[in-house]
Amino acid sequence: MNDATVNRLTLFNFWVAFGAFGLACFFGMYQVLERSGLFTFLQSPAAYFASVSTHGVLMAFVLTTFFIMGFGYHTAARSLRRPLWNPPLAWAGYGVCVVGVALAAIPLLLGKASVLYTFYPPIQANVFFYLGATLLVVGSWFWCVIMLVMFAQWKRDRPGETVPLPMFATAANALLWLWTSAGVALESVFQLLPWALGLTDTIDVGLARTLFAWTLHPIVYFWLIPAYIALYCYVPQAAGGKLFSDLLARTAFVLILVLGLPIGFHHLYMDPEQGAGWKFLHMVGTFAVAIPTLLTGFTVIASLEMAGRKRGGAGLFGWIGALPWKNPMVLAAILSLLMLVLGGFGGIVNASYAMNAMVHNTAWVPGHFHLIFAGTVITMYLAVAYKLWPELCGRRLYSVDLALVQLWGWFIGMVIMTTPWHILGLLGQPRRISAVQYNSVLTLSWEPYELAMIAGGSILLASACLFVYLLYKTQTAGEKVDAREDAAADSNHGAPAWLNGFALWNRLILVLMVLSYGYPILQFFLLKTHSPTAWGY
Ligand code: HAS
Ligand code: CU
Repeated sequence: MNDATVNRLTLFNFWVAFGAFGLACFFGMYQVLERSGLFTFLQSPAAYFASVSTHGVLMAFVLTTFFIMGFGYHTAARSLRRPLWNPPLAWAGYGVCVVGVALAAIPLLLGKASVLYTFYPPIQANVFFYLGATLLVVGSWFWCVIMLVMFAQWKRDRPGETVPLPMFATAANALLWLWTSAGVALESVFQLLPWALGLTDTIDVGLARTLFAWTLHPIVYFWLIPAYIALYCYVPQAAGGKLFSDLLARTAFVLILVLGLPIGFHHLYMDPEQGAGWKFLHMVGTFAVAIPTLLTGFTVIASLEMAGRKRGGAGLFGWIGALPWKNPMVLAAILSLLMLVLGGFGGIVNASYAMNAMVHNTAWVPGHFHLIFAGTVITMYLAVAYKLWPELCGRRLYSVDLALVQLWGWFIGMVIMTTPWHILGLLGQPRRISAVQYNSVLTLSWEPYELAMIAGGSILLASACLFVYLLYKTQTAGEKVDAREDAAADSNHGAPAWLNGFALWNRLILVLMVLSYGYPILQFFLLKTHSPTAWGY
């Protein structure tokens, strides 16, 4: 009974996630066409910015949040082997999130919330957009509570035992999200909503950007952790081996949680409202947070190497060829790691305070995050869907071959689309621009790259449609099987207490957050600089 509830909950969350994903790809396609300037009838800055805002919100907030919730419910029930705690609360959270998305969608589609997914003031959206976004966050907190309660109950019932790795990481993500979302929640409740409602007529954009930065960096790790769960807990088995080290994996999740939070100012290097010393401090933390990703690369590749050798691969690289490339989970991991090399390299360039001046607000930045988020992270979400759909629907995956074609397509399309963005950024193209109407030597030099973007975008759209089609066909026409599998990667290792709970880490996060955000936020109330003028006057 409870099993069926969990499956239904996961499936309902996943359909919203992947429905949003499919839709957002159409907006993306329109954007590359519009920007190329080739199709004059498509050119409209108003339509472009409505589209890019909707695309960003759907991909970054709707796809991710619903996927993470669905995956979390499944992981908790399966890996802890206990019923879901409080299903009505889970459905209520789902409902709040869906209402939030619907509320935000109306102004977005009407062009009344063309504020991009970062909604930085002083550009203002219709109040329903802020309300909808806030409800999406509030609904996701229900999920966090359920994950943490299940984590705590399991530990209470089994003192001294080690929490299975997938649930340890899921609980870390729930905690991370509670800490992370506090920044944007404060911005929304105390600044954006009163301003959009007309209760206040000024807004302190420096404070708003600081609070958003609090959320903006760790939110990317909220998206990343489920991908890492798949890399650690599904990929080694799928490749025919086992995880190289459970303790290294736990260490990586703890480091992401602790180091990912206090470093948001690397999004504000070029902003005037924070001092250079604070930015420098956040830069040091940003370099430190690359360590858990390096640990992850090492551990996952070591696991793959062990699997490849077990399958008969010899020599320095022979194990790579011996891996089961025709297994969607393994193929996804390989492609995902390849994109992480360049996407991570771009991140390190961004993070370097001085070099950030070269790439900030250029097309390089969307190049970076499409490669690492839409590439590395989403590829793993797709692989998880291929793995779980049969289990959720009791039907065999409609076509493994098509799934492989789809994953290759997503990889090839992403590389074709993001390489030009990196180059365009270095050529000085600003990010977030619609078609340029003028012909200078500079803008003419952008043109060949704009064409490559259309090619990349088309492959991506085709791949996304194939993905949604495969899920649909699996659910409706897949051969019926009993595909229930037990939890992946149960770990029997005796992890030390500090890698089996979060009490210590929570305290450390509190100290780090006070150190890195305390004064930078207080200064807005302590320093009497100038009184802001009302926007629009
Ligand atoms: Fe980022 C901007 C720095 C990771 C997402 N980032 C963004 C934005 C997004 C985003 C969405 O410091 C735009 C925000 C906006 O709209 O304004 N980012 C970093 C750094 C990392 C990083 C240092 N970002 C991510 C991840 C994301 C993401 C993950 C999404 C999920 N990012 C920045 C900065 C900015 C920024 C600045 C602001 C830019 C600006 O000016 O606006 C690091 O975590 C990256 C660490 C990764 C590595 C790579 C290691 C490679 C490995 C692979 C090994 C594989 C091999 C191949 C060898 C160091 C582990 C194996 C092959 C086989 C065949 C098996
Ligand atoms: Cu960041």
